[in-house]
Amino acid sequence: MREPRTLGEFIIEKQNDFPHASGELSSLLGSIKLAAKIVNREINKAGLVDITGAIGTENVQGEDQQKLDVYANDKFKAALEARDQVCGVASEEDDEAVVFNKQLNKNAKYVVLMDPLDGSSNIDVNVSVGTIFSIYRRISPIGTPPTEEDFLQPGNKQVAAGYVIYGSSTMLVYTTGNGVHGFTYDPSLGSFCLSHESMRQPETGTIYSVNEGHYIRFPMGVKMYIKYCQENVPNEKRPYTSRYIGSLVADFHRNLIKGGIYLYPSSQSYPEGKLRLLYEANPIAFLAEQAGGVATDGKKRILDLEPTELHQRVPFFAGSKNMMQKLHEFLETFSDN
Ligand code: P6P
Repeated sequence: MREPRTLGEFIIEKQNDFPHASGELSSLLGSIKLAAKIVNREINKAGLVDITGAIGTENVQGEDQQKLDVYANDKFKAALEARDQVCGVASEEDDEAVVFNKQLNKNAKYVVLMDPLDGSSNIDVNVSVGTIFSIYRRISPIGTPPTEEDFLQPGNKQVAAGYVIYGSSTMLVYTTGNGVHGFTYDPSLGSFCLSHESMRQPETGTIYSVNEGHYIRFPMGVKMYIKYCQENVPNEKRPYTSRYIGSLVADFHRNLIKGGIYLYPSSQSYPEGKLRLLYEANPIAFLAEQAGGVATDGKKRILDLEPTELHQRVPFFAGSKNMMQKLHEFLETFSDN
């Protein structure tokens, strides 16, 4: 049996895939790998030590911060700051972007946006959670502190994006615009090993992922699509299946492999949608498209949206091409209500 190919080896093999030189990407993903291993270790102990549960503070979203949210945020920022590729990080857990001021970050070319621990409210009930990251080349002059414009770039300017899913196994899935590749953590080696090369999302599927508890408050087009899924049998094998974990990374990862669609529409509770454009929708949309899927806000391609605020929310639909096409037929038909 062939020796496992580690993430580091794979990046060097694919060095032409990253236009900004594989050494830079390797170093950047290396820091993400390190932080992922550290967070993975703590998540796996969460039930054993007093590190679960809320710490009594709220993040900028007004959501109770879980201890592991803060822990993950600290570890990813520290790992990114310790390499000379990144000059600043914007995180769901921080009100403002964090500028790295050490000498080694001074001439760094990249900024990172992240949700350090998405779905963290699931930790106490042992449900998969994830880290989502998005990497841009800075546009302000190298050697100066990064500015807001570096972080407010449209998703079509991402140079890399990915997620870590802390589930039955821990995986790192990323893209640099040349396909989507998945690596499974092997604790016995301490390495992420290639397990899913060139991931492709099936063009259609039978899984729809949405919080149907908000159904009554959804736009009519979304309601009609959900009813369509409930009343139609897409093929002789099986009807549609509703699967919703309440953890974007876990729901997206399953749909990426099996085929399916994830919906987080606008609603009265979330008039602009709940998911954040910069560090949830954009990186997941990049991955979706690179795997042959589609990601929109119900009208426009997510990756073409022009950001205006660091923590802005957006309605988010992502999934198999044919399922997204059917959704859009309903959204267009019932666009006025
Ligand atoms: P709801 C987690 O907070 C998250 O951002 C996504 O990971 C998840 O898909 C969604 O929100 C869950 O939101 O309103 O269904 O609980």
